[in-house]
Amino acid sequence: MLTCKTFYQSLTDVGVHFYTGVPDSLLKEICACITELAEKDHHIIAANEGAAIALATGSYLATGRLGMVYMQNSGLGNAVNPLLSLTDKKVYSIPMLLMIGWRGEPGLKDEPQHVKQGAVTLEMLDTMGIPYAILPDTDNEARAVLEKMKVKAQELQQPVALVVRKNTFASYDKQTKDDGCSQLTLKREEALEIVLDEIADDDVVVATTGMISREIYECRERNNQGHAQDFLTVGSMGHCSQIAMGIALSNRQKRVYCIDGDGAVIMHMGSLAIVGQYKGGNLIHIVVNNGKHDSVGGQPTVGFDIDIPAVAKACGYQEVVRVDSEDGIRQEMSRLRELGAPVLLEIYVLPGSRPDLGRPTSTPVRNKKGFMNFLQP
Ligand SMILES: Cc1ncc(C[n+]2csc(CCOP(=O)(O)OP(=O)(O)O)c2C)c(N)n1
Repeated sequence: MLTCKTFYQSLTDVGVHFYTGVPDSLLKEICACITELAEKDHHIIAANEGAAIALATGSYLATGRLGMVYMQNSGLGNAVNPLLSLTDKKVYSIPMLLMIGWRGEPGLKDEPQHVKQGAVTLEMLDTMGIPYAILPDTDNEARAVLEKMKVKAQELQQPVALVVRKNTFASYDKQTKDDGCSQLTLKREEALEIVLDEIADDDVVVATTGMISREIYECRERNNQGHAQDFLTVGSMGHCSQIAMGIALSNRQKRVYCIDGDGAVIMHMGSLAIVGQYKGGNLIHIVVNNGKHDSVGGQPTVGFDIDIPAVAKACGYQEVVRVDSEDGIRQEMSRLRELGAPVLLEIYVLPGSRPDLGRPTSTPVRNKKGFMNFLQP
């Protein structure tokens, strides 16, 4: 396994001077190391992977120096457009180093949303004409490959990629303690339990990817409620409000709850503008904000630095409110559900989850079928 500090030193030595990206569980140790060791202005956790490519491009334009963009392979989709229409040799020809976590690597067991993406990751890079190497898991070999790829990026004047397998990086001991949310008391799973208790049996739930959906699944199991009313989105980060809106538009007699995360909302924040202009009264957007990308290792988002309800209000949501307690959730949910236009409830919660948190045992297709039956009038 690679020592994060040694690899970070190698990155510095080959001249990487700017880091950006969206975190991934396979990269969480090196991301923690970058977060701690890189200067603040030299490391930006981006809204989405396409935005990260653009940030690294801007940094290159200003300095002529190499940037590194890290991402889960799920994020390649978000990055395709700027990789082909901005950084490609046939456009602006911008050298940069991509570091891509290879979820769903063929031959390894992984969650359903990673299987297809894992199978086509190398093919996608080939098709886009992006040279890549699999990052070796010993320090010396990794350095040699990094040096080779850096030369390639500079000779070809274009992005090149390091593809990172599971268990490539050894754990990184953080020196700094994060105490940014000391006044909060509610855990995300507790908040979700209360939210679900306030939702009627014939209402619809669309939840975002990651631990939010996993906790909802477990909560339903605990309470013997079944899963038919829930669409627990795996993958497609940032898009659950649009799935919810698609349902709400076509099924106005059903009340539709979208249960989102702060990282996911920020990833595709433009969707708030579209929900805000929806005139139906059956869409309730709940954002569970822990200020982190908790599901992939707890890297910070700007969730606590910005005012998500104010953004939603400016986009046209009729009513927006922030709470951080059980009473707050119960009071506001009973008020908001009676209003006749899209509303947003933000719930501040603590980061972290149970270590024994399970995963849905049914397949996405079974979930879809049960859910579509549930939606039938
Ligand atoms: C396009 C894309 N990029 C990255 C990921 C990896 N990923 C899965 S969950 C997650 C964090 C989600 O954060 P948030 O919405 O705040 O929810 P939390 O995990 O904190 O509950 C990330 C980055 C992904 N699934 N898809």
